[in-house]
Amino acid sequence: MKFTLHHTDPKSKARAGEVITDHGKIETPIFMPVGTVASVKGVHQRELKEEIDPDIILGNTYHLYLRPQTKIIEQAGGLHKFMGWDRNILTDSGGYQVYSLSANRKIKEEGVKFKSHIDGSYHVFTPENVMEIQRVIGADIIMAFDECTPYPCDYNYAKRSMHMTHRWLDRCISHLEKTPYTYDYSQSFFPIVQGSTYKDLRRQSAEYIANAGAEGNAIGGLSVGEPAEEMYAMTEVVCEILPEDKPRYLMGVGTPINILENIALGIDMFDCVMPTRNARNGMLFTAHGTINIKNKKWEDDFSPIDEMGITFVDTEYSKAYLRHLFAANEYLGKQIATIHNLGFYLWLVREARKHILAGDFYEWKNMMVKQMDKRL
Ligand code: PRF
Repeated sequence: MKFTLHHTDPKSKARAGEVITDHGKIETPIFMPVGTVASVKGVHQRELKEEIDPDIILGNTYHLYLRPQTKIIEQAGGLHKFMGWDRNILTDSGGYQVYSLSANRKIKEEGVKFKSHIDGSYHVFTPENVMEIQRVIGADIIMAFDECTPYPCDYNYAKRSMHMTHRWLDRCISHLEKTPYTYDYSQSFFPIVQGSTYKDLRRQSAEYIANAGAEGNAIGGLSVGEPAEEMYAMTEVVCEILPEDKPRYLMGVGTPINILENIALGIDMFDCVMPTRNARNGMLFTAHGTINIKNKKWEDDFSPIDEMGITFVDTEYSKAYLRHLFAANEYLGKQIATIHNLGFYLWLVREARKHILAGDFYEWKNMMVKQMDKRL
């Protein structure tokens, strides 16, 4: 993997760059649509490529391991072939899903024993087997196995957990060294900073992670219920320490405003279920604020879904039509809303990139943050 920085904003820490892997380029800052179970919910791969055009999408080790199961993905020749996606893929390690989805999980030094949310069967994730699973799934970027602490989190728990995440990182790295790539392309490994909402722990973790000398670095444990200001404070201290010449990935963030504020602090990569999940509930993100399309006020509004939107659904269909689809509980409503929201998120990060390159990112960001902070 090769990362090139093209420009850094003079008034903030925002960066525009480019990552190149064996599956092509990723222009940063980037938002990665979430395709948890080898599907970006509701969007066909061709539509995703032609309308939304992301350079990279995300998959989840936890889900794919449980269903369809790793061996099926191996038989298919890896996740790219299995799902018909020839661009970049990143897989999360399960270090978050194990805590958020499975019941009865038991965290020990060795690893995590958890109960499947699908059939109640028991499984164990260790740093070693999670690296093996990710080798076989075959994403271009694979993540360290970590513990994502909840919010709020007691200082002593956060500290102990962070040290365990660091020991797990060492185990991930030594196991990867012994495990060759499964397919004929390379994989890059990103470790994850933890440390809850404590600046001293975040600094300590960022130093440990930076020392691992990985090709890119991630920040976990944020956007778990803490106030946005606390999230930004943590991103700021961590970005001061993480190397400048490697991409920085903020996991599971966030709203359009969170994304712009974190770009300003030096983050290059994001993922979040928000554009897709909220779309399925009728919430649309736009440059002028959010819309609840189920609201009666849109019943006879025949204006386009989003006049400024980049996807065909934005101008092809009206708000009244989309509201009707939601009222009638038609699949198509969720599909259209998902295409709109993903199109908006990708437009937003591309605009951010343009403004970083043009040198007026800071002013543009402040204007957008104000403009988007509304309910229409
Ligand atoms: N760890 C991992 N994945 C994640 C997170 C984390 O802390 C988060 C936190 N917002 C989202 N996804 N492995």
